[in-house]
Amino acid sequence: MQDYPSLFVMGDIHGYFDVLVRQLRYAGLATSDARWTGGKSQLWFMGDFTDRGPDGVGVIDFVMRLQADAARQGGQVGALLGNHDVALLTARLFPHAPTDGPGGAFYADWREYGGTVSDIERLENKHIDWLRRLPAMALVGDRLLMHADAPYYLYYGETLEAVNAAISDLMHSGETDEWNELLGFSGERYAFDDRKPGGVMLAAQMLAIFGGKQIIHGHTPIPLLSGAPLERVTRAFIYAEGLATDVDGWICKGGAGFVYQALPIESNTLAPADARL
Ligand SMILES: [Mn+2]
Repeated sequence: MQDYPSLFVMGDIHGYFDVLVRQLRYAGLATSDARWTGGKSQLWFMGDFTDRGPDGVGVIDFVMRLQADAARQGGQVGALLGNHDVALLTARLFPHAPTDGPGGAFYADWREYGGTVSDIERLENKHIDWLRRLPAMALVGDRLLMHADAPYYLYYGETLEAVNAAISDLMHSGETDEWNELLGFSGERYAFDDRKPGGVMLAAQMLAIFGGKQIIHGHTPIPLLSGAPLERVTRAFIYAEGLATDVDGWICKGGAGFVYQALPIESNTLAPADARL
């Protein structure tokens, strides 16, 4: 247990800079000016930094600075690529390219998905480069981190390294049909939902393929999976017989947000508060 990496996870921020800073300060991981106070811990963000909320670029800037400061102090801040991060990139890089999305072109689609105009105006090359390099998946200790509770990762490869390489290639390409295809997958969710047949098995299969003993994901707001009212969502939701953990506190809908500490799995058993209502 001493050797277990101290892993903290935060779900979809969606431009709510104040919630991000408040929760990181509360968890003892950062100051309001993006200095790392987490020591040797690791903190991972599940992607979807922008859209819906007012200050997505402020969120990206803060995470970039925190990442640099944590590295200087022996800690680590990691971040995954979320579908809204992909949508923002398409709106900036190929605004008029046609899509089969709701707006018919990438910029119009991004606005439909909740894109914040001031974000795209403030998006600099350093932010674009940073977003393009984000991994789609990560394995930290025995936790498999992925943005979405969806199986489409398998479309891009059969190992974690292959998926990340394929999506990184795509993020650096001008193949707009392929960007459009990736965004098309973003509506997929509920893949590991244990209320439907096959949910637990799919979670187990993803772990068998990509590694780890438990999936941690964002993307799907916890109330939609757990049935809990939003005002009571103050912690992660562990489900699929313990094989999956949702950390999306629906901040963009007014959720208070939280930082989830992923303790060793054997001590992370289902508490009564995690049970479905
Ligand atoms: Mn998402």
